[in-house]
Amino acid sequence: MRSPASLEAWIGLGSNLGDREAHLRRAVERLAGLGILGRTSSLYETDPWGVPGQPPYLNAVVSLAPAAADPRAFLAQLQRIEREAGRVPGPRWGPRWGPRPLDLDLLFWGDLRLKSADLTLPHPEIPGRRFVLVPLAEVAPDLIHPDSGLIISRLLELCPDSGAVRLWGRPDRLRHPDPT
Ligand code: A4P
Ligand code: MG
Repeated sequence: MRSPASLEAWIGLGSNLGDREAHLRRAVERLAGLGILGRTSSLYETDPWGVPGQPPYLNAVVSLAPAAADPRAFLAQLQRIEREAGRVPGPRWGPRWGPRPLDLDLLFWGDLRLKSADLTLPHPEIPGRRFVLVPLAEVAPDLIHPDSGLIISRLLELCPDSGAVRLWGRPDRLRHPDPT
């Protein structure tokens, strides 16, 4: 079995309400407290997926060697960071796929495959979302998607999603407190 120290988790970040860049930057700062940050993609401005008519998103992905040994405990930590950014817990936190100041999805937990009531790994929507695949392909094109056995760059070629994903800012905008 692999030790938690060598495991690489991938997190997808999204925001389409308020100061989107500040929400993402603050989230990366908080993620740095949950382990050792690894790779950081550029920022992309993306057409809303799922529910049309909402503002465009800023999206990015980061990798992290998590301190937590259990992905459910880690997901709870991600949800705490979402709440800090103003997502109010309710029966559902707003409409599914609706607008939000911060969305953190756990994309991969190493090569773990898991289906449970509150957590599915890898995140089930990865192959159908350009807003996840484009940033992943930038920093991890050869990463193997454990469900399909395909690498990320191939999944991007096969992706049926036609939503626009535009380069918006370099990765250091997420890693520095006050970008100029
Ligand atoms: N959950 C299960 N597996 C996971 C996982 N791997 N990572 C459960 C994160 N959460 C996971 O999430 C609902 C439940 O999913 C959680 O309680 C968790 O136990 P939520 O955040 O409460 O609800 P949601 O986000 O509205 O629904 P969902 O299905 O998670 O939506 P997504 O997938 O987060 O999509 N368009 C663009 N361009 N960019 C975006 O970032 N994001 C969304 C949200 C929609 N459209 C978008 C974007
Ligand atoms: Mg979500």
